[in-house]
Amino acid sequence: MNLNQIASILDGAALHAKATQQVSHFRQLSLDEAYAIQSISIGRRYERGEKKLGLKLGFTSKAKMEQMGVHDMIWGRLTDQMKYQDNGELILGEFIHPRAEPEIAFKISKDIPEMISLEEASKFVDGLAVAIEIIDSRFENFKFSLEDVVADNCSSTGFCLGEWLPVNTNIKDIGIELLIDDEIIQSGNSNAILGNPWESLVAAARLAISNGEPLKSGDIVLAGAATSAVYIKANQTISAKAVGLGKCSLRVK
Ligand code: OOG
Ligand code: MG
Repeated sequence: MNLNQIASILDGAALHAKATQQVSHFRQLSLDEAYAIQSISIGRRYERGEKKLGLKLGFTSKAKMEQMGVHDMIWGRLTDQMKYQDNGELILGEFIHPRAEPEIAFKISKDIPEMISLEEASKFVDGLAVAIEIIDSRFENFKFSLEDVVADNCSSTGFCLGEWLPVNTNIKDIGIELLIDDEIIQSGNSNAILGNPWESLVAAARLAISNGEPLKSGDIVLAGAATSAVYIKANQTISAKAVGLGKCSLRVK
C-alpha cells in the first residue's frame, strides 16, 4: 500500500467516524513517511474547502507520553472545521471514541520565518487562552505507534478556546484542569508542558519552519496537554480551566 492509499484510509476513517487498523500492523513507516501521509491526508481536507488554522503539538508532557506509550513530541495541523465555539455543542456520533484534554493556546501576531528563542517568543504572540482539545484517534481502541499517530494528524479532531487574554498573562507554573459536569477529572500544572508552555511555542515555530510551513500571523498553536485525556460521553459538559486564564466549555450531545 502506498502513502496516498494510507492517507485516503485515514481521511475516510475521520470523515465517516469509523476506526481503522493501525498502519504499523501492515506496513512499517518511517517518521518522514508518517508526516508525508499526514500532509497528503490534510490536503484532502483542504480540497474539501477546509482552511489551515495553525498547529498543535502532542506529547509535550510526561502524563501524555505515559498514557499513550510513546516517547517523542509530535505535531499536527489544525483546520477551521475543527474549531468549536466556547459553550458550543459537539455531536458524539460524529466521532469514533473522542477524548478531551485541557490545553493552552497561543495566537500568533506576526509571521515567524526564523527560529525564535524562548526570550523573544512573546514578541510573536498577541493572545493566550485556555483550550479544550478533542482528540479522536482513527485507530481501533485508540492504540497506535508514534508513526501511526503522526500519519493520523496526531488524532486532531476539535478544539475550543476561552477568551483571548493579553500576552503578558502568566501561563508558567499555573494549575490547569479538565472538568466534566463541573467535577474536576484531571488536574495538572502548565510546567508539565516542556517545563514551560512557552517552550511549546518555540518548538512549534521550529517544527513549522523545518516542514516548510512557517507559522503565520493569525495562526493558533496548541501547546499540548499537561494531563491525560479523558473519554467523553453524551450529555456531559466538558470544561477546561487554567488559573488566570478562565474557562472554556463544550456540551456533548
Ligand atoms: C495524540 C495527540 C496528543 C497532546 O496534547 O499530547 C496530544 C493522542 O494522544 O491521541 O494532542
Ligand atoms: Mg492535545
